[in-house]
Amino acid sequence: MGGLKAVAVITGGDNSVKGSLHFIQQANGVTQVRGKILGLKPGPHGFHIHALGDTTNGCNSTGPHFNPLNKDHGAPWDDARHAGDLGNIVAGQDGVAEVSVEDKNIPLSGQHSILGRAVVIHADSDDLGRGNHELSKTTGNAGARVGCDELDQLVIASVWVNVLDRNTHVFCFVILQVLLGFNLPCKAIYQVPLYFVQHAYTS
Ligand SMILES: [Cu+2]
Ligand SMILES: [Zn+2]
Repeated sequence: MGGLKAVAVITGGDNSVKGSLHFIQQANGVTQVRGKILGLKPGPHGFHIHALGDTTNGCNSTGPHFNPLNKDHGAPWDDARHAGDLGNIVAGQDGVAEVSVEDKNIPLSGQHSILGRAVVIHADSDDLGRGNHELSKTTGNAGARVGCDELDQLVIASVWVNVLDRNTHVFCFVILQVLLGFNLPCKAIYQVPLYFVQHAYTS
């Protein structure tokens, strides 16, 4: 059995921010986060796991930073940090941020699992608890929440897919290439591990 996987399809309230993120839990307990976010203003943006997988009121209903150990806000490399403190992602002049993060405080299983919680991207830089702003020790003063999604587990089932069939082809393309970022061809009948999104809403 491979590592647990989760996916988040990032959207923002005004639809300018979008992207996808894949979370893979390694055997050593470290969770890898990979993906790409588009439509950001150039520069650093606070990047966190928030406590609630609730997006009924956009990113504002995702609650505070995920903080099961009741610590202050900090940098990813601090001992005193929220589990959800993943620091900043940095967008280039084209507004694209390539995300590549590894962190041992965001497991996809167990008591402090982040499944069903939310990943959030902010308008501004996270000061990592080091600013003198009144919000430094709670949010890093990272400003508005410009993109988010609930973290859904990807469940694997190996099935035969006729990807020549028109509907299945679209399905194959969306699941394999858009959501997962796999560059697999969708033009043959073959057996693929199909990933189903399993909602694990946490509120
Ligand atoms: Cu946040
Ligand atoms: Zn925090």
